[in-house]
Amino acid sequence: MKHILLLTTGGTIASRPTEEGLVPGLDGEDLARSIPFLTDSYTVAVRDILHLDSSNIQPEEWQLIAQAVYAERGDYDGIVITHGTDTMAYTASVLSFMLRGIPIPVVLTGSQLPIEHPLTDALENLRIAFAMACSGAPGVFVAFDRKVILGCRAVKTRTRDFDAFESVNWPLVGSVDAGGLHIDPSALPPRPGGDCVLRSELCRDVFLIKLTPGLNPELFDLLHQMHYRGVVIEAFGAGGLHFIRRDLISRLHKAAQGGMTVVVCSQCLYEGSDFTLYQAGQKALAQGVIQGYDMTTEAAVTKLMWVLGQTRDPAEVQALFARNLAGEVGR
Ligand code: ASN
Repeated sequence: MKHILLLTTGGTIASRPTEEGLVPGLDGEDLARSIPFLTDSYTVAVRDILHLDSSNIQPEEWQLIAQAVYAERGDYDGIVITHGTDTMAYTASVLSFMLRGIPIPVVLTGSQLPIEHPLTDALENLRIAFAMACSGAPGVFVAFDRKVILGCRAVKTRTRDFDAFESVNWPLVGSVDAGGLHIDPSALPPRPGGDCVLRSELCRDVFLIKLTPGLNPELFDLLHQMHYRGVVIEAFGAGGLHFIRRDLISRLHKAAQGGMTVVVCSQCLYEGSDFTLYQAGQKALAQGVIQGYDMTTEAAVTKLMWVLGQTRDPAEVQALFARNLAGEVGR
């Protein structure tokens, strides 16, 4: 039998109703007891690391989760992490960078309804997460609603439907039918050579701007005063920012001179950006901004936090951000 570690962090899957709404209250043993098939089919060890709604999972918790996975990686065939769905895509993305080259499957899952609810989706999600954890395919993944998604390509796109996650600009890693779990090897993350080294240092001073027509460029001055070191801009369409009347583009130059790294991507969910296409994009590129291409916002934000946590040298930041580290960019 495969040896799987179940790490729990809270989320709806482990929640119970209270007077203040759903609150994570169940621990890993409770989860494991609700799903006898797990203990019949796998040797399962349980470790509770957090009991949080994922709205409260922040960079400090990402580091804790990464450290736990790294410490246990040699003792198990795979690790399943139960986690709230709301920020699961951020956690999955950042773990992909922190644990680059992890030699086993690390699979995040959760549910839209608590595991104790009669109509819960938790059992189905745990089933596929455990199947993926046994697959031998290394990397960080999200398993949900009979799909396995590369961690740095997952986006939560629905608040209620059980089909809550999509794989954005990337094929599914895995799907299930009567033949079992099918894995698409071409959708797996790149394999860096050498041993996996935990790199959990992060810069928390990264801001995300969703561009709106006429956004006041003075926002960049405020961010500078607040010591933000990185900004991700979800720009318009394939790649454009306004420069008449309110000149965002000259502010980008000022931001870069002040030591701020700016990444530009698209606020369209699908198909990515190309800032070389239009004048309004090329002008931004000329100011030294970095293109996010087809990355999800979750991947762009966490990658920038991670890259700025590794180095302060602007040339190294550019070079590291440009690399495809975990399948988050390019195709
Ligand atoms: N608020 C919950 C969480 O992210 C949502 C869920 O897990 N379905 O923890």
